Amino acid sequence: MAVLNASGQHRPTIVVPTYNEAENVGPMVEALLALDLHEQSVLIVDDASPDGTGRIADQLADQYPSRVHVLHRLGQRGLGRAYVDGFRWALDHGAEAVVQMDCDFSHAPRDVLRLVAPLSEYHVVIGSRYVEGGEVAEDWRLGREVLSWWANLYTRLILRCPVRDITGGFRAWRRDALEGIDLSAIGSQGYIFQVEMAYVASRLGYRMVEVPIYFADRQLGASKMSMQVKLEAALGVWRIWSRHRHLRPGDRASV
Ligand SMILES: Nc1nc2c(ncn2[C@@H]2O[C@H](COP(=O)(O)OP(=O)(O)OP(=O)(O)O)[C@@H](O)[C@H]2O)c(=O)[nH]1
Ligand SMILES: [Mg+2]
Repeated sequence: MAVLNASGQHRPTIVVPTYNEAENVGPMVEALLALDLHEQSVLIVDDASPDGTGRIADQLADQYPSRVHVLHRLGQRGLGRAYVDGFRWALDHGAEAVVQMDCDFSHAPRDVLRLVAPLSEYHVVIGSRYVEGGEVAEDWRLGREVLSWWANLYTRLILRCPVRDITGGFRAWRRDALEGIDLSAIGSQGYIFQVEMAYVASRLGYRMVEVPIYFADRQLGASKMSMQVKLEAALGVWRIWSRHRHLRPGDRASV
């Protein structure tokens, strides 16, 4: 069972990966610290952003010691690798729950409250665009909406996984759930990481729930989604299936 504090809440670390988010990182950290949560801390995982995001993050860490931390990753960048390092850091530093989210305000900071609320009952909470009440920005181009919907369906059919928003990146994990996952077996470099983690969590039999979210368009900064990333994702689903399909609840890593 997860450790709960006296008020019945988990002390969360919010892990935010960044690559060129200089305009967003400051407002995002401020918004997250302002939430009415139990002693939340924020971990920025920056992949040597050329636009100076890492320096701004360092200033925020100086301004809010013990509440804001920065992990500077050198070498090959990638969302999946950044998250694995960030999750390990959070566990090593005593997080009771871990929230993961984008830095570009596509994920609304206030929704973190709704994501952590079910953690006393569930191991994993998935912010979902594809359950009743979930939505994507109205100004999404039709092509993008179709691609996202298709990517989810394609992935779920191959993996036969019940998670409806399996590609989304707004989630809350209870400590014991992350501890039970062998993070060294998570191989995705990029965005497909989200699929791999959801699949592994469901194979391990964790209690999962989806809560509806509104996914806004990024207002500032540029997307890092490229054709190469999409291709990695399409082929990567098969790799994920073959790597993890034998997992059973008894395979949870022992702490
Ligand atoms: N550390 C790290 N963060 C990354 C990397 N690629 C993307 N990110 C961050 O991951 C989050 C999601 O990336 P986005 O570029 O917004 O991807 P997206 O939401 O699919 O695309 P848009 O809606 O077009 O922005 C953002 O906070 C990015 O800064 C990376 O290689 N390393
Ligand atoms: Mg985005």
